[in-house]
Amino acid sequence: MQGVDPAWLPDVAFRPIGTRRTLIRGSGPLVDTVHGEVAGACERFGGRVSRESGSYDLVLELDGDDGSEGFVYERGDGCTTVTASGARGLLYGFFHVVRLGETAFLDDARRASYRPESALRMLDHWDNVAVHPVMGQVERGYAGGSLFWEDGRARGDLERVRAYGRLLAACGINAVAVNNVNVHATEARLLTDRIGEVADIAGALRPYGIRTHLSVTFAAPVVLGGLASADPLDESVRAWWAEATARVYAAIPDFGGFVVKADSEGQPGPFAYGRSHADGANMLAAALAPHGGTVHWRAFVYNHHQDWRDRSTDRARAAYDHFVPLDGEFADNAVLQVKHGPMDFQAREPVSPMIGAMPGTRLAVELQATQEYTGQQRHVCWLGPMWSEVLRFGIDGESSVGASARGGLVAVANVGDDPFWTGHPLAQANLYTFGRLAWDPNADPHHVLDEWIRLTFGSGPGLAAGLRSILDGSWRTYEKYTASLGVGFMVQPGHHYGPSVDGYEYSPWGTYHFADRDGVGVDRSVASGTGYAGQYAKPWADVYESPLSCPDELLLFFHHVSYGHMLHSSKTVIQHIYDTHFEGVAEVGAARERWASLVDLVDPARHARVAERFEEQLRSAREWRDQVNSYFFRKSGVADERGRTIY
Ligand code: GCW
Repeated sequence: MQGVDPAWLPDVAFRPIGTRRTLIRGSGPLVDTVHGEVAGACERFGGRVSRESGSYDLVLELDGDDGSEGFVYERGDGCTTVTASGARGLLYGFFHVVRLGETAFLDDARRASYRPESALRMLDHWDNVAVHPVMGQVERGYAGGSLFWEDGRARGDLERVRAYGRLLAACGINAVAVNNVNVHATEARLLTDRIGEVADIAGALRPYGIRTHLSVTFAAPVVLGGLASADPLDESVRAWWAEATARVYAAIPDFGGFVVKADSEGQPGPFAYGRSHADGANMLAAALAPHGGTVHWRAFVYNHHQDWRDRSTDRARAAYDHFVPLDGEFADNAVLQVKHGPMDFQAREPVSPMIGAMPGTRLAVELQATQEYTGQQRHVCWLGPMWSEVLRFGIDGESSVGASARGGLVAVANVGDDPFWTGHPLAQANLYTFGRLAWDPNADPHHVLDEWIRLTFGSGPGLAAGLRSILDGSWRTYEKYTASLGVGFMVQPGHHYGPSVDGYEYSPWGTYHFADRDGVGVDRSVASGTGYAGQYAKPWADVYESPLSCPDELLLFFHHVSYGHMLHSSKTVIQHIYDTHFEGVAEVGAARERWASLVDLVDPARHARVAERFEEQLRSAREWRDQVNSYFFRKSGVADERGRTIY
């Protein structure tokens, strides 16, 4: 598409297919999509595509349509074959060949099956239709306006949405929620009289196997239907939802379902009627069930009117305390969508103890690709290693988070109408990595990064090595110069960019570090703190309970310790704070230099955009370093062992 960065699907990625002869077997809309892709590649590179037998280099065959998403790949006798028994499987098999590039036509390969670990791999867009006075068009969006909505309605030209769907399919994503979970007045109406606009978007995404979902307000029967109540057990309310949902399916037959943020940060919910969250979710599940839809019910429920003087309330405990007692009560087509950590997408958090604690409930795990707390797409912060750690975390020492997410994997999207899609061009790596990890949570994120680099930038060795060195450790670098040892927040309130150590210390949001002259951190132990550590299964409950066994990187999340407390790394807490902040800034400086050295290898517009962001990242990292170091030096009075400048 003109004027839009091709991201991981530049034309050259299609050369290996486009220079060869391809046979496509099977029929249906997704087969037509694959045919269109191959035909386009052949037009550009001189190859041939046909639907009739003959002699071919590549055979793409759909033999059935059982709705499955896997495919079988093999190569022998000079021919590469992809077979699938579901149409999406063929699409994913095709992109598998694209990813392999020339290798797909050179190396023999034994028959191997590929299929996604999870059936739902979804992006949630926090997009508003109308520009919100505080949050703008995309809540926590750092990539311009919305891809879907412009001037108060769905875009007339959905070419870009189609291109987006193509990029998503190429990394394995199969579902998109098109509006913010904070559903304001205009957006509420997408469910009813404005469903046609959602249908148009769904139409643009469908050719790439992507289902459309909608965020709805729990109060819809009141605010849209004129009913007196939204009580989930009230028959007229249930009937209203059943009818509204039927109309959605009349407009969008393959509609995915609803996403709901209820009783959370001011959104309406079942608590107002004395009902449980299972009652609320099940009502929507019942409305969706006849049509095969799913309700994604978010578990982000906590008290955001806390009193900082009250040491007994702990926001980290909230989701578990609210939802675990409801295990087994949720309908089969209700999915409980839980953030990966107990707080809110900090650069470092433990895994939410809810995951694994609800065996009778389908859980989806929510990650945040949009970099709200990780540099807002002005900083390079590749989240692959963080997500991989989360997904591979063994909740009871054994079964992993990835395997427990039976309801799917979801990420809050990081894209917008920016020409580079993601504001910071290197943030595209996060989107791509999410898709690939959602497909295979056990994939090595570093391989995924290499794959992204190769597809996006080609395989020139200098460039690839440079990009790898910039991105690979960028999350840990970010962690170093921001809040230490898992304590989190310390951001400026409201927009959440840049340092403010005490920004949330006396706020109602429940996000504290409790630093005083002697020490820092939150005591969440069972023995003397909020008891949060006890929400974990063994061995983690024991590991986290004691500062002696708690991993360094989470120490201040679980414990309040003195500045002189010795870490496993053999540094004191205070020295760790100083050292990591100096190192973090130095690492950003080095990455910026490395990027500058790649100037002749990268397209000028892309190079300039990243270079400009590096200036801001370095400025901001220094600001973080100096504020955090000065703060803790002033509190503790402990000098830096190495005598560096602290203000
Ligand atoms: O952390 C908060 C964000 C809100 C967001 C909320 C959520 C959509 O700051 O902007 O609201 O999380 O996940 O619902």
